[in-house]
Amino acid sequence: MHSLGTLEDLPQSYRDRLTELNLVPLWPNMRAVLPHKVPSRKTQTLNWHFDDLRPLLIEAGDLTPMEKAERRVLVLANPGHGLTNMQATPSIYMGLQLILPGETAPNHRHTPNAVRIIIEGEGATTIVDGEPCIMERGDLILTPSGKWHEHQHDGNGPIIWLDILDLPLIYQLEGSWAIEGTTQINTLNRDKSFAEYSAAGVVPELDFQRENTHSPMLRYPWTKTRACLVEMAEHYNKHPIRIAYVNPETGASLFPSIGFGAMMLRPSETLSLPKRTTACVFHIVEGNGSIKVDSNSAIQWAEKDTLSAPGYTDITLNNTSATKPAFIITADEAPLHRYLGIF
Ligand code: 1HN
Repeated sequence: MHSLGTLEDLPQSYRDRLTELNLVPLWPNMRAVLPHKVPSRKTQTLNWHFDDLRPLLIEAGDLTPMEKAERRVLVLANPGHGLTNMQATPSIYMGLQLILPGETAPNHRHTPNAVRIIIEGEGATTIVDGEPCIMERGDLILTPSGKWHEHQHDGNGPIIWLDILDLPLIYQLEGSWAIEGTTQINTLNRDKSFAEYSAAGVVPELDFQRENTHSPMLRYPWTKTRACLVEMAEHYNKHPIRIAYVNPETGASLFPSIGFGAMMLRPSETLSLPKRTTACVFHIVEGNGSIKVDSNSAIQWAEKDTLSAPGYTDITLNNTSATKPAFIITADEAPLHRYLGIF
């Protein structure tokens, strides 16, 4: 590739006339938007250590009452994207949310899709379109685009969870908005979607067509996911132990934007992930280990930590415990890359 003309190569008077008409020459910027072979990536490899974060989140509980926060969240902002842009990756937002005993987070619905992964505490419920989903450690709970949702916490001690949304994507598309509603508490259904899809390969007989932009199953209990990974490990000696969270009706990803998965690293296992185009995030449900991205130095992780890594990289995960398995939930932009034909 030969080098192209720069802005400075052009007479100032010509540049001024372009600017006046809201025009820019492509050639000085061409290489920046179309780099050779590998895209430029702003996503930095990063670990938000839970032990660092937790005290600050608890402090937010003292500093900011629920009425002043609506959602009491510390956003895991990847500095590569600029802290105020609230991006963990190009299209993934992540934040840690705190609700104290007796508190509620008011009902609303919005265009971005959201998932919660429960980190600490019990006794909280998130109500999604009338369906109360109990929140237990490691559970993955969906609030798909357009669904009413509110949270309540009747347990003891704080509840903390990780929110993962496609907010940066929807915001960039100028499609991000919300409306507030009244509480659903008096019009509750049961935790029925989980019951309907609780046996793999068996789905409810319906006399209507489900909308298929998101999974109809709203709660994916960690106990079931973990048991599946452990059982798979009993059948495979060497094979990587990985599963994808899918829509049980279609086998598609939970959302059109973000894909979710889980993996188990056997004691002392080192797993090199297949090189892929998409940035991804990792949430450590159990275990201790390290991550190495390309030739950068390894970063250590522990239980409840949350990490980000850019796409087009070689990622190696290592379980540093010789006795205990590690369990990780992943999220990435693969569904979107597939749809766009760039995966
Ligand atoms: C949201 O609705 C929640 O419902 C959490 O708990 C985080 C971040 C951005 C926009 C909406 C929630 C959010 C959010």
